[in-house]
Amino acid sequence: MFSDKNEFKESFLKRIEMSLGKAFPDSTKRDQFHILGNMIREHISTNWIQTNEHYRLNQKKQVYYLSIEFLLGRLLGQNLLNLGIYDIVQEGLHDLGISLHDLEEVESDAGLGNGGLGRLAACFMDSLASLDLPGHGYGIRYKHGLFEQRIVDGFQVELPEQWLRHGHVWEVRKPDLTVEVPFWGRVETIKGKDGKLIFEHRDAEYVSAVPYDLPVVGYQNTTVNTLRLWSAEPSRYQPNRDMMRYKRDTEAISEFLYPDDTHDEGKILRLKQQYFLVSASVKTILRQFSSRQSNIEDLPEHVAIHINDTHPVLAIPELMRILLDEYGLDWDKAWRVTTKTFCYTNHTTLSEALEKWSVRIFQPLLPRIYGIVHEINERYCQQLWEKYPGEWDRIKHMAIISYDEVKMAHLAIAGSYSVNGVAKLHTDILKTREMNMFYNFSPEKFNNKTNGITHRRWLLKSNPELTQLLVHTIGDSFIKDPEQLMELERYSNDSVLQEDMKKVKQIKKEQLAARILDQNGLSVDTESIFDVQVKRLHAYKRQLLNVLHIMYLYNRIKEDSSFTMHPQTFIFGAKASPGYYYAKKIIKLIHSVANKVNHDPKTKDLIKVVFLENYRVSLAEEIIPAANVSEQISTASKEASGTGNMKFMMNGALTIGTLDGANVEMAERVGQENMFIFGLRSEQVLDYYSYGGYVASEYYHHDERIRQVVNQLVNGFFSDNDEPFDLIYDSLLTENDYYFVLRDFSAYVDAHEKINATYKHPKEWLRKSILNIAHSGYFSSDRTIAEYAKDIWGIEQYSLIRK
Ligand code: 26V
Repeated sequence: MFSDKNEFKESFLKRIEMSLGKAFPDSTKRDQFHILGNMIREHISTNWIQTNEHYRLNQKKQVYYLSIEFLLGRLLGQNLLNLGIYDIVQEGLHDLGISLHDLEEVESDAGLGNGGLGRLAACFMDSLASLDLPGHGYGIRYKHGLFEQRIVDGFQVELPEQWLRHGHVWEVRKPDLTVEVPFWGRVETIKGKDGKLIFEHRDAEYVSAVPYDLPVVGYQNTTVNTLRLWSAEPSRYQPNRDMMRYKRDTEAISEFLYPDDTHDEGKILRLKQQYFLVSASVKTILRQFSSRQSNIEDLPEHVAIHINDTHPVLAIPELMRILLDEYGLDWDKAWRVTTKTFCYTNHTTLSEALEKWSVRIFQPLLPRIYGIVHEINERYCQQLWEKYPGEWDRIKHMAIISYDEVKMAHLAIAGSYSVNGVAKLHTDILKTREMNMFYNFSPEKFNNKTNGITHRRWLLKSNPELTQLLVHTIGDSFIKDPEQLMELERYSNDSVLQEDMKKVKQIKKEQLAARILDQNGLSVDTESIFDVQVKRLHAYKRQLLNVLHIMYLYNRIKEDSSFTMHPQTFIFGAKASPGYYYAKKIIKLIHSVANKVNHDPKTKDLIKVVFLENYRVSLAEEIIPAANVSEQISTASKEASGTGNMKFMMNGALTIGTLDGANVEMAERVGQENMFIFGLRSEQVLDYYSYGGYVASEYYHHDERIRQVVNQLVNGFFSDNDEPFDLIYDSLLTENDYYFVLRDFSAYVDAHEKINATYKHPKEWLRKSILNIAHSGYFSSDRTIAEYAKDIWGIEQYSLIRK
């Protein structure tokens, strides 16, 4: 559409005047952003239409990725980059006195996710399109994404997030493709002519699922895939007594993204969201299939449906329902088709995070679906009985419905041909522990797919300075094939590269320091070590260990005048789930510690603590490139994979971490000597859980450093705090420190001492940093997606050689 900046400028100026009815000098940044967004969307549309046509006409297999979360962040910059017109647009705007960066900042983050799971889905969409793979995403268009976090007096306050306030330039509403989704009502069985039972869902309340399509632009190819987000609206076909109530209840379905809270309220709504997503999606998938193919039993040759965690698992009984009730297949045939179509990824082994639904809630809301799940359970238990006659305990443990609850993970395993974990260690734990019985029953289903991240956002887009340096050093082949970053290995000792790396890091640190000054009013020393922990707040991620260590450093500096260290800036970003009281206390603690150390004349030049509020994708893009140290310190065995760890690695930060999740594979690749690994191994943690033997108070009594910091939680040390941190104190001592914070404390202190010592030798540090980048290519989501495509989905690249 525009091949040079002049063409772009001309078209941009024309659009401003035509669409806004304003002269260019009167246009606001928001005006300019919207005009630019619309131009780019139109620019994309030819390839979008052609990609869809291609998929429609072609007989090849397609994959549908169902996810309750897609944490996309901003799209303008990424789309320009993928289209290969970032520079043209930037220069054109510059000539007009506009900074592209400023326009990018106008865009709200599409924050339709809590953390890693949702961001992974977004990285996968980018990789599918960039690899020319026929992959379609289905999710929910929440009116409010994850809450906006404000910090008031050190406490987290949640505000409703408003990403749609000014509209979303990238979406296209498709009302013609609306799908109806039934809830409530009752099931009636009648005998058909041939004696078969026919199930009819009567008196249901229908909700319309209206699709909004987002283009997913591949990197410098012609593929534009689709992410379809469903919005819930009142149905035109619904006769209604109480219109106001019906409208309110309906719209509530796509109103809020659920933070992962453990509380009861809103449970029905959450189940409604799940069925809403899968019913609309599966119906659409079948409609598309039927327009191309005639034999429904061939579905698995043409379609794979991926279930991202258990949230979309009702897609399994939904497909069964359609095959049985609408296509008239018998049970065995329908089950065969279904179990060859679905694949499932598990993202956690934490038992409190495994979804279960009370039959009391499930059955009335989804009567036909419940009937089908019940039948699936009966038959599954029958099979189990045949293999394990008399083993009641085992069967009860593996049943899909037991103790009046529907176990979503069990349904996912029973109904899928593939079950995968997200890092080697995680998959091993699934196989040998958490899902061991299922693994023994159907070992062929289980496989590993180590997570990855898109280097296009997490390197090219967020760190153009580093990208440029890498291209200068090893050429640009890593851009298409990130594993080529390995070419850097030979330059790890190159002092010219080392110096340049240092300069790039310094630039990124200064940019972040400016942001910190702007947001927190705090000036930080850019010569200090930037030590970063950004991720959801959860006890198992052990932000507490980090904080206790900072308190220890504070004490050290205060008490030991001979103590020296390289200045260090500890940066945190984290949202706590609104109902998760303990996590909120940790946020308060971080602020209390910050208050203390940042203002004490004796410590303020050596340590600074920064909490950046409202952590989100766009903020991550600013923080990660500036990090020297990446904190990945979960209790071993608890973090399924982690993906932040990979983003930091790719940006040259060194990791301090436990051998947990994907850290294990990072260490395998880059070498343990190029990371700071510490603490209990997963086997040790799991053995403690099985056999006991850990007494937290012993560590408290025997280690003076621990005793001091733990006491400071409750002894009036934090004068700014009315209520002491009893809850945290009790979690450590009264509740015996479930996450082994005190157990790992000493090893963590040692690891930090090594960091400090290594940082004093810049050549050594930079060598390790370069090696980390060199080995990070494996953790590209392109590699992950290529593995899913080959091993699980059986899909192939389209060669879209078009003009
Ligand atoms: C959910 C909940 C909800 C109830 C309270 C406790 C709790 C704890 C954890 C979770 C996580 C649910 C699934 C999830 O987000 N898993 C994350 O998936 C990422 C992508 O695979 C992976 O990198 C992270 O390690 C994993 O935590």
